Amino acid sequence: MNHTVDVPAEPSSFPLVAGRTALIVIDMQRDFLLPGGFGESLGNDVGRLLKVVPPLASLFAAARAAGVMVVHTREGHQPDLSDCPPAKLNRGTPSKRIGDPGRYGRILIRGEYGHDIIDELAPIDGEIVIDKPGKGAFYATSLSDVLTEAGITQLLITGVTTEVCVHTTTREANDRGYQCLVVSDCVGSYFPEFQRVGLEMIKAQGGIFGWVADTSSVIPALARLSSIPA
Ligand code: TIU
Repeated sequence: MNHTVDVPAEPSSFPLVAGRTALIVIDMQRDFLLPGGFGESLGNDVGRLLKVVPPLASLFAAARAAGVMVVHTREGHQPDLSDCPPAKLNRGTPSKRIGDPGRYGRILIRGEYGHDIIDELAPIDGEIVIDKPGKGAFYATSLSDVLTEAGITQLLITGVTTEVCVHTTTREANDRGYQCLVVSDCVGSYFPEFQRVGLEMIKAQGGIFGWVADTSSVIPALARLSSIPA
């Protein structure tokens, strides 16, 4: 029986299970977050995403100290765009589409500077980075195999953006049987209304596809998890 620590959460407490919990960090990439980058070029206020960085850095420290597996994702495509369906490629503003030149290299193309994770939240040795072509982290990736292999059942979900890749990934994970806690101050949206409603939607109807709590609840619980002898 693995030790469990309950996190105060909505709509009910969330069980953090030692050895079965992973921290998922969605798409904290320069293209979405940096001033002058792709996200800002579309008229978005990247400050709304950057405010997630300090609490997320604190959560990283707590998760790593507790021995919780950390999995990072990056949204992006092959340089020849062979994994980008036309329905995705041909959307948006001409000249600011996937594969077009941007301030930090070709937009959302693997290997480009802008595609990579911001320096403040860079993965450390041993952490897994999942490259995903879609919004959900399970679609066309090895994430399911990675989590199954590690015996993971509980996910702490963080990153950007709340109503797009965080939601899609949480819904995919819930359908696959994972219990998902979305950490509210570690997810961000360019749109304040979507941030608020996006979090409401997860925990509505008795937690229709997940739980929600902020770092003031999650970090102390991780500290308690790390103090439990293996
Ligand atoms: N990572 C992620 O959410 N990708 C997006 O395209 N998000 C937007 O909000 N556009």
